[in-house]
Amino acid sequence: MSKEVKSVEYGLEKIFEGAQDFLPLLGTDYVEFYVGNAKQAAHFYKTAFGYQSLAYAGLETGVRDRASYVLKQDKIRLVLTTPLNADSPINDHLKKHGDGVKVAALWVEDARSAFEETTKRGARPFMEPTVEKDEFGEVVRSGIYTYGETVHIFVERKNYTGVFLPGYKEWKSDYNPEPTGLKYIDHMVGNVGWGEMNTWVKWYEDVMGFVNFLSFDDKQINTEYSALMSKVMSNGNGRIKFPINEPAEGKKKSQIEEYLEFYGGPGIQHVAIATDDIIKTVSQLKARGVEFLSAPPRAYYEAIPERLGEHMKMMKEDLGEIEKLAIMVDADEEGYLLQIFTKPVQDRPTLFFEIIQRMGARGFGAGNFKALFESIEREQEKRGTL
Ligand code: TYF
Ligand code: FE
Repeated sequence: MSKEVKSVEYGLEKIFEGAQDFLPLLGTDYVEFYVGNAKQAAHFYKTAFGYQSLAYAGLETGVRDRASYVLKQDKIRLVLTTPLNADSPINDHLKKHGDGVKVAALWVEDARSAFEETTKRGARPFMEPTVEKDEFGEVVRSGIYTYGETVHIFVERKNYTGVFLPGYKEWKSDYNPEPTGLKYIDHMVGNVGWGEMNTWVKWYEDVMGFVNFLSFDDKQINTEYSALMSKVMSNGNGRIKFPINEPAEGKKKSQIEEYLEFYGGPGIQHVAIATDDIIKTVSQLKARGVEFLSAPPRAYYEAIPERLGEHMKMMKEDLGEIEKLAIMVDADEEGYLLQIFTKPVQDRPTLFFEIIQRMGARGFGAGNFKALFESIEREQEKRGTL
């Protein structure tokens, strides 16, 4: 763990010294999923995860080629989009990747400058700066490709007062399940191909002005377990974090390789969502049918007090309850964190979610990697992909 702590400190120094201001980011704006059936996906995210209906665009609002449902929970906005006819290019995306994340949208002060600054540094354009207007004001959006067919859209909201974006109408529903305590997106992780991680690390450095905040190499994260390497890229204020994984050679087939095979290339592997009461959130999610990876063995929980050391004194959560819910705990110099991972949320073994509660720790749970990867491997075993 000391290695990891060192790189945390190193990463932060670099953030303060090397922060670039050519792309000031205010936060995550929304995450858009391309799905086979947006109406049913919206129902799933409302029922199972406790998202609230926010906005809608489709035939009823004059949009002819797609339907999009926008959901909200605290700071998180999800958009679920499906094509309405055979000509839509969204079909090609679905055919290749299945359901998954198409857009990680970032809230910016200036979408025109974000586009210019990133494309001049080598980003491939996805959407030229476009002004969208309605009676609630004006929004400017632009977009660039990142790994695979995934894109970042820059959203400049000016003083827009509509529910989401021009073109969407408010979606009022009579069906409003209780929220589950999900607060904001902590990080979004991408899987890229063999030997491509450093290319994308450099891309986030050069094109987006990000810094490499933390690194996990294959020796650190395993030998026996399906191997991978991971580097966490962060913007200057540390609010936006995009870890990048690549497969590594191991005794078993890497979980990253399984993803790449079923997603048909690079893409977003998991979206980590923060809560400030993981026991309540996970109890709720389980009661609503969200499936999580199986629990680490008893020995994992027995070792927690030792692993947490001095942080154990600060821990408010009941260890018995944590074990009952199969939540994992890790600590670094600054504090501890609690985390748990869902199974893939569609039939392809691709996208999943992480629920995370940070109690001071800024790491990613490196101390849990062994237990986590063994749980993932138990699923791979069942799928015959190990
Ligand atoms: O984001 C992270 O780094 C942690 C751990 O395939 C992790 O959530 C890393 C790789 C992976 C699954 C989880
Ligand atoms: Fe994560």
